[in-house]
Amino acid sequence: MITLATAQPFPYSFDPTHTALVVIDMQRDFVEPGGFGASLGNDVTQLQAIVPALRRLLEAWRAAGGLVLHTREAHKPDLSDCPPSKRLRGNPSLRIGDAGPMGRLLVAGEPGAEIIPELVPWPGELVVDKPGKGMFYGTDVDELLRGRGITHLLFTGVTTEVCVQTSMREANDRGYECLLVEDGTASYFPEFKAAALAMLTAQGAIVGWSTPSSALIEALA
Ligand code: C5J
Repeated sequence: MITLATAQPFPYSFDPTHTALVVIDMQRDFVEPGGFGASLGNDVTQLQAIVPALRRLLEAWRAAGGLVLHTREAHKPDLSDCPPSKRLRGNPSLRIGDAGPMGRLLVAGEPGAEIIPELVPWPGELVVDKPGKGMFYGTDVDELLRGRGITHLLFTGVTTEVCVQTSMREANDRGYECLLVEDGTASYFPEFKAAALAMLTAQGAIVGWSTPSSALIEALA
């Protein structure tokens, strides 16, 4: 059992054999120029900034033998799992399913849907395509995790206030003990990241805990 004594808002304990590191949507469509995130007018360098810390954490977690779950926000090529409300929302330069520099936006199998090279999944790690913002909607994530005896989840990835926060809230409702890695997650809007961190950990960890990756890596050494 490992205890992170400095976690917020109070110490967080987990057994690595019953814990998964969750890496949400670190795919080219959000992190690189020319993808879905950029099509919405966002500055993708905000997300690129977390890659070195996230890579160090991933290496430490793998060295400790921990389970990794990677998610990708990606739709079927016929877009049958993309509701019109999602595809038609707003006024982006390209819509989901349109062809961009990295292939069709947010479509499974296209280059933009792939995890960035720095964090590429290892054989044996779980990789799940999800049609929604939360990782449980329209996926078999709950069965995959419960089938492996997972009770605790360490969240990383992008974007903090959209897919990471939604997934962490869904996980909390399903009884998982959740922790968010502060420098392992990013938003296109730093103020939204700060607000999400505050909301999730407030009221006695109403959704979960948070920690810097350094504390986690030190505890795993
Ligand atoms: C968004 C995500 N922001 N992965 N997706 O549309 O957070």
